Amino acid sequence: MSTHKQETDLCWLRYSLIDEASLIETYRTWCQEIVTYTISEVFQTAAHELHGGISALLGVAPVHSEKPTKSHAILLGVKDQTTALDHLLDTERVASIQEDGYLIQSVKASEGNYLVLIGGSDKGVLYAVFELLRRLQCGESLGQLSISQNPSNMLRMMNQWDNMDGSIERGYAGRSIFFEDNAIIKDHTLIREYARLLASVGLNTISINNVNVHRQETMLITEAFLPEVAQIAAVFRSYGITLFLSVNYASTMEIGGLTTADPLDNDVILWWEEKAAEIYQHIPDFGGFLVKADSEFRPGPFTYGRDHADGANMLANALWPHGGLVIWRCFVYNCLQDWRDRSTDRARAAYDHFTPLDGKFKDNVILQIKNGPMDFQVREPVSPLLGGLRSTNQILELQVTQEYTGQQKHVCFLVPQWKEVIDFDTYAQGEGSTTADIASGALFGRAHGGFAAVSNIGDDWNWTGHVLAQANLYGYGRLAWNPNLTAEAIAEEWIKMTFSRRPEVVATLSDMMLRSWSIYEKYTAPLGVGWMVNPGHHYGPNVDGYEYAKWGTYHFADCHGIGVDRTVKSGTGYTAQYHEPQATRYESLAECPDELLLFFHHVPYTHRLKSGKTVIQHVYDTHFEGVDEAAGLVTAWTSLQDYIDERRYAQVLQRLQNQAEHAKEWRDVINTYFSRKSGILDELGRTIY
Ligand code: GCW
Repeated sequence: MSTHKQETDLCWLRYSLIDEASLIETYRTWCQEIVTYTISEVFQTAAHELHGGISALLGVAPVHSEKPTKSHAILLGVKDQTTALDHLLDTERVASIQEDGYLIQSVKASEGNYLVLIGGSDKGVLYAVFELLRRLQCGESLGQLSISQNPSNMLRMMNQWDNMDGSIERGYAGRSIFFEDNAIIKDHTLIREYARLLASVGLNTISINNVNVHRQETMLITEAFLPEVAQIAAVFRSYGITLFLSVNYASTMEIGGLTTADPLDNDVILWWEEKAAEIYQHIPDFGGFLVKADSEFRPGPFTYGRDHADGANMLANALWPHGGLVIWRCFVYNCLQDWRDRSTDRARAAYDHFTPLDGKFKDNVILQIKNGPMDFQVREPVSPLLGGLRSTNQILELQVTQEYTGQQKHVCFLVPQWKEVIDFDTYAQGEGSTTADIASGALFGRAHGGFAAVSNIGDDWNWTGHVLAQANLYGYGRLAWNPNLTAEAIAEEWIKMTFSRRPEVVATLSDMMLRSWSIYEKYTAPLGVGWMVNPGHHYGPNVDGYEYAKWGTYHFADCHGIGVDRTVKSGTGYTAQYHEPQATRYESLAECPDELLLFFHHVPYTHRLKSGKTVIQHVYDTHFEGVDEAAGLVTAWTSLQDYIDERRYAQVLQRLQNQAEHAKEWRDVINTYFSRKSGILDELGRTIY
């Protein structure tokens, strides 16, 4: 476990000294003094971050005062607690700030020139501070700042899949920063640094253990561990982040001495009520439980003939008196399917399980829904369950860890993929019913909503295995705060903060990143079909790896064609889970978008795509292109050598070189498989084995 702080990369919070002379001079003028108008723990964090950030960026430490004494000052306060500042600001704008929101306003007053940062709460001030520091890092001018922001999502959550033995399920960046040898790590240095990273992009909730809750993690909610869990909660609390735990649905049996976990059993109900009270004794602001039940061999209410509303509501009742939430995952499907059975369609499962329960969940239950109906593939349609529920709180689940997208050995900037998900029009309430508005709760006026995502960090010096994978963590947080940000804007600010503001760095690197998802898609599984990976670890090509498996993950390739018929007309009927006009669009072979064709339809290899190419030629062309483009990433990166520090330059270079090699493996396996299956030659006569 590497707790050498100096050696740990600070990602986008590097705060390198600004080297443009005129810029630094203006900034120094503006940032001479920090004036604070309130005290609380998070407020102090904010003031401390501001002080540290400015000192590092400008090479001069600002002074702290209780009222302005200089020509320029930064004033920090919480709405309704800063009457001294009222005359400087527009009262309507201040009134519009919500709890986590903030206002940043540059004000020229007779007494002096001020940058006023007002938060809706102390957390809002913290977010305002990170926003101001971001502006400085991006080299923006301060004289005319007028920013008012409220987050779109109330819950902006990170899910760790960390196990207490120190391993991380689907982790590609070292070991856990929370656990080792079945214990909680006592040195909180990395946890604190992580809390900073999360808060700096506006994230406000975290679950620290894997949703697959094994024996040891089941005991996190016992006296053996709660005191130490409370210490971790305290670290996060100082950054405005609320702690959740993943719990084992069968805890009553595993650790409670009961013989059942039936949600309607009185002893079970009582056990959880007492357990909740005990947890809140240790952690008064505990967030609640994250639950994976009846999924991939995890226990759940189905065992007792109960449904998921029964299960979730029982836990929600126990947490209710304490203000806690139950976040209940919808990743429920038959993982013991027979591949010969073509009538069962895994893609249908979440919708089929949960839409009949709409309206039956308590107000403090939130259903967590993966972005796609299958499982974080490089390309999937948006889950129809997002849009299928009107009277239930929902939270969108994304995967920052790159399980199926190159495992942080390949660069794959996922923000463009997430943007397609959150901008998708579900038509749940007519045109303009985006996933973003469903997740936030805005579309159906729900009390709770937001984004959750599986983290991609571990104890590697650079946090994410691949330095460029830091951008996914950054981008996730930024989108959870504001889903309207563009992928381009997120990439640009991340590059400026993490590497350099030099135009050649920004232009080259953002081009690399913005194309990286498409490049990855080109040399891997084509046209939305997914799953052509090695079973178990999911890295590298294996076309039939999941074809005869029990997981419900098939492509049905034969000598004539490929794809899954999910139409109502002749397939599994999955397309009917969408609202019109999306249902018709996916049902129709002519209208279905090319990139999702094989997700929805089984077609001959000679089927012509909208692009004009046949399916088989598309497979060949994209695989050759993908390899060329992966090689191009290496060339692009080497052009930046002079502008990037040796350590990060070398790390990225090595990963990109490996990626370029591995892309060839993908190309050759996929092309060879389909040329042998179809017997159709590449029109351009390139080498296929
Ligand atoms: O993506 C799959 C992963 C499992 C994971 C599961 C889930 C935590 O392969 O490792 O288990 O999804 O989301 O529950």
